[in-house]
Amino acid sequence: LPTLKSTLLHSRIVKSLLMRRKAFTRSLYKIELHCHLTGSIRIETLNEFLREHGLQKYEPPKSLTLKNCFSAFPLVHSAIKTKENLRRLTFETLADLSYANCIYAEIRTTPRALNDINKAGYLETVIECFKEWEEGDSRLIPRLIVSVDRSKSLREAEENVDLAVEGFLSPTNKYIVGVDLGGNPSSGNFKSFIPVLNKARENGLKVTVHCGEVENEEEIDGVLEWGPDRLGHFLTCSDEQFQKAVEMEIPIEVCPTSNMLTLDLPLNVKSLKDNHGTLQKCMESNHSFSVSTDDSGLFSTHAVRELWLVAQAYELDEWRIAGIVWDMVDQVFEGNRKTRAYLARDVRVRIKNM
Ligand code: 6MZ
Repeated sequence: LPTLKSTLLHSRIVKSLLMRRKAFTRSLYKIELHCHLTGSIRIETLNEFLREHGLQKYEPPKSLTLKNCFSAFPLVHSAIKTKENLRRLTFETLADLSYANCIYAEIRTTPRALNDINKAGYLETVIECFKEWEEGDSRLIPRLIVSVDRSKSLREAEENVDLAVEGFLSPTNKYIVGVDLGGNPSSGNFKSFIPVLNKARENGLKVTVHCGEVENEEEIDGVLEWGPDRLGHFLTCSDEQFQKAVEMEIPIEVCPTSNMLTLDLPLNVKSLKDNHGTLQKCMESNHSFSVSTDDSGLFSTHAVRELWLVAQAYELDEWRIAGIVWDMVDQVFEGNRKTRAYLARDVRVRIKNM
């Protein structure tokens, strides 16, 4: 009987410790670095838009894999047809990030013409929403990364980067901070986009590249040789390639839920610990990484959940959970020193007061 009592007491203590840690993770000020605007759409909103446009309802598949995730994007794009749709999507994404206590978010999106706005108008609309958001009383600082879709033409890539550069160099810019190369990893190839990425970099924009979502040793070598400022996912890298990223000090954007689902692996804490080799290597070697949502709508996740998954997988205590966010302050693309200092202070003060 005494053993049973002490076991019960022990499990109660463990449970309350975990609940405290989860609450800590929730109220911690967080940073979001890898978030696709369209993929972050709330499913209710998506279906409302589809209904509005007389299109068929979206039925989320039982399990999302890389393949069916990329077949969902055209449907989501078909639902966002107007400037008003885009505004609602942007505000809801900001609200969701803010609710998860994110105080800085780099949201990425691929500009495209809608029914009532052109490509440039698309970016202007997102920025207009960011401005309006900042005028409110939320703590969240939104920033924009302009995406290039590798499955589309080089001409489209040039247009996107030109818009990004033009916006970035405008004297009033404070929102555009970088360029991203993403899209279906099985189409297009990295090498052909090097000239446009060079252009972005030469003009002062930071560059992040989706890399290693599918096996492609040669392409990963090419990306590392070019040397982006951050690496998206970096899942299928070899030990040598990981080591190269460490030597080059390139932070890795880890998106736990998305990574497990796109690799077609079970989504739970044990599976994350056992199968996410890149996260494991980052933890072991103390290499810089961020924890992000990727496509919170399609993957039904949020920023607290993603960080909590990592915390549970590695049994991190409060200090180490806070350490992940603290490290992310140094990975942001924000160029303004004052804003970065404000971020660092805010994250630290919050940790101290918790
Ligand atoms: C690569 C992804 C992605 O730009 O219309 N995207 N690219 N890997 C991923 N992992 C699952 N998730 C999203 O947002 C949707 C676009 O983001 C990219 C794809 O190009 C997708 O069409 P935006 O806001």
